[in-house]
Amino acid sequence: MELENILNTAKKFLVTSHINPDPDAVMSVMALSILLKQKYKKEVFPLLEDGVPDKCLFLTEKQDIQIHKDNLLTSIEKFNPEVVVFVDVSDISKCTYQDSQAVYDYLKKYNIVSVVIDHHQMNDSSWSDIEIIKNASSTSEIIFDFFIKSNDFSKNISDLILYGILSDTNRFMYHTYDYHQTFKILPKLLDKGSVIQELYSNMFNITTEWTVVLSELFKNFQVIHVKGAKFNYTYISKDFVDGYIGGDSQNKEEKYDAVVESFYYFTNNYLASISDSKWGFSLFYDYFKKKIFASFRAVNDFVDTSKIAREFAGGGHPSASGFVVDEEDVNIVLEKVKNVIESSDIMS
Ligand SMILES: [Mn+2]
Repeated sequence: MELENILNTAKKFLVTSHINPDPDAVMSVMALSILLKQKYKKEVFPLLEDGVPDKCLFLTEKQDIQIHKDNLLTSIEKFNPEVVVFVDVSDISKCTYQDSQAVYDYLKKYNIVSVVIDHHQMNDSSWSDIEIIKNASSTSEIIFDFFIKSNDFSKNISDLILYGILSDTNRFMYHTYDYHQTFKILPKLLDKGSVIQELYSNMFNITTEWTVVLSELFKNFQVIHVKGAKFNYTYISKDFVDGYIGGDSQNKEEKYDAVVESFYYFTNNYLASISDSKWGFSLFYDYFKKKIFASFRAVNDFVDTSKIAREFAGGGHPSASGFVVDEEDVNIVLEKVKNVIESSDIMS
């Protein structure tokens, strides 16, 4: 089965992505839905179980179509699509908080075609009918490549696609993908009037709350030596989080978001870049989940950090990985990670 055939025959498409959606997921759902509706005259139901995160609203709210926030299975039952397109995700269980097997069974029972469009390798493709998997910067880029053949696309589509690419590459900092294609389409997007700085400034809304957390991460930053390894380390402890979020019951959610988002902002932009060690890890205690989240980052992939993450049942790529543990004390996690580094061959 080919996607082209489906586009010629089917009329009703439900487009969805993973829970806890990042900008590439949101932009892929939005851009594909608009293209299916406007270019192909399809009936479209864009859906994200979690809805659209705040940092994407400036682009999604002004569209003719809106992304629904509802349960996946319920939406499929109600909308009754002929095709469900899963974008930026290759595992059906990542698309719903409820029973993904029930979704799968429903798709099979009613002969609904499932299409996967993603830039991550698929571990199990047995559940889908059509797969478009490419080593691209982002799913947004794959959608642009597949659906836009000439210059007949709007500034609007251009902004959505560029925002997806900027987010997944962190402004082209990461390039472990086929960047030839990315840099080939980039001038087409810029020629439409899309502005990188304008889009990127919406990705991180650095509030005064953030500066409190960022200060803590800079304050706790240190370079650690273990045998031949030298790496960066910093953390947000339970004590800090309890004092910062717990002390003031007024805006707990806002402060919690500030901790999580500024933690990842620091991790993505500074963790591996400070000092000459070129890699490291950072920890934060999650106030609501009562667990410690760990993130590794490495400049390039001279060290495979995912090997360490996997020792703690986590995962990821060589240059960016992570894990979660049932711990409260960041020092315990630090010691455990040190032990793994000491006994492994990740530096070789
Ligand atoms: Mn993506």
